[in-house]
Amino acid sequence: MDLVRVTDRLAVAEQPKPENFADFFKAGFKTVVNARPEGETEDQPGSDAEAKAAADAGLGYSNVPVTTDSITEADVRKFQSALTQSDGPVVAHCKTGARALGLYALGEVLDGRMKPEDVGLFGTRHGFDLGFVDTWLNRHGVKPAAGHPIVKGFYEKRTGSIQYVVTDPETKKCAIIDPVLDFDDKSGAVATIEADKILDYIAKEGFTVEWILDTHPHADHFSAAHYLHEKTGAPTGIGEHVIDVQKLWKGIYNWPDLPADGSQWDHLFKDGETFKVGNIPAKVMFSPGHTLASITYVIGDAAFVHDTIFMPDSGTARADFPGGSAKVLWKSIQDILALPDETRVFTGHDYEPGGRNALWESTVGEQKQKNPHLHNMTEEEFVKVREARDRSLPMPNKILHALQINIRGGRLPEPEDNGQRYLKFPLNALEGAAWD
Ligand SMILES: N[C@@H](CCC(=O)N[C@@H](CS)C(=O)NCC(=O)O)C(=O)O
Ligand SMILES: [Fe+2]
Repeated sequence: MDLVRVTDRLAVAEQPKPENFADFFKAGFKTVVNARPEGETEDQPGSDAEAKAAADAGLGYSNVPVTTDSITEADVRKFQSALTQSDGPVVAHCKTGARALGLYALGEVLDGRMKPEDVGLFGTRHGFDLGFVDTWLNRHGVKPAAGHPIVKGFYEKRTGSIQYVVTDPETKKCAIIDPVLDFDDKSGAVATIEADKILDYIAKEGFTVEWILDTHPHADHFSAAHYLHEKTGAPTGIGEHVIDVQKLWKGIYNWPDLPADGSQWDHLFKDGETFKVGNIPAKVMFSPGHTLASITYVIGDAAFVHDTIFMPDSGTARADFPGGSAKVLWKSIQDILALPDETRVFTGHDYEPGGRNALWESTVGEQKQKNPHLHNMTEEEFVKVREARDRSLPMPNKILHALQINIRGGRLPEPEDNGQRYLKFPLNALEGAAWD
């Protein structure tokens, strides 16, 4: 079982088995802290069994049962005192380790040793999403410093996409970025599970939606922009070069009547255009290469780079879709890397390499140091690496389904006279068939 070292005195872990406790003792740990309420899962040993296993192994034991939604300050203090009262290092666990790490981070923020805006990166560096800690802090009036939006990532597992809600804590105004409309290509079913999760979060936190933004017309999933616009009335936006993507795909779908003028969105952003989310200044950077229309939104200290750079262990986005170019992507990435090193970078996809948890937050500095597609690379080498990898990638499962929705701002095709909506598929329009 994996232990994640946090400090000299703390490691966090997923649910251990009672027989692991002797190993903890051998490794020098003195106490086990269990952050789980009883009966969460069937395979959970339970607090009595853990207390007994700890006593048998010569370890202290403490139970601080919490769920991400119901943590109190008393829980945080109880967790802290379990740490300080231990004779030595502590193993703290919950189901995955995230709640244990979150309890620690909350204590650090409340005591002024960690800044609220650093919690996300702290979580990522230990392999966990600590979005619930940001939510807790916001609910308890602990705000990040001016210019640091609260960023909540919603991971959509089916396509490995991250959807964001970016909020100005002062005004509670937010932007939604790259929301996903659920689509099951096997059955043809469409649903709003992900978008409704986002709406629930926004309602619970008392936020107001100011913008519904897409970074580009996605090739792997449907955009929920139109659905969310209908639900909230907030304006939709995308980069102005979406018109070039519309022109390209209107040919592929043979849709002569499609207005290729971007009129499907409320606003088309230009390169360098500025706007605001609440009081936080935001700026658009044109970032083509993955698509002709891709843009990066820089909102305060947070850059939403979508399909340019992935997490530092995951390289970069592909550049072989119609209108894509590895050379152009390289240039776009250089512009992103020219942002200050401490800029938080939020990526649009994570494919959980090596089975790790999904992660999406890094910094410009980390990307320059650790991303193998960027560190010590020349443009020529990058283009070679990118194009070689692209030759090995099959087209996304839903590219032909998704583009016809996404070049219409996330609108489904109009129903036919029987009330049924249909998709249209060009045959032999794309290269990149994966026959083997
Ligand atoms: N298996 C995924 C692949 C999706 C895919 O191609 N993702 C794009 C972004 S839209 C990418 O850049 N992938 C790079 C990679 O997989 O290395 C699917 O079918 O949806
Ligand atoms: Fe994409």
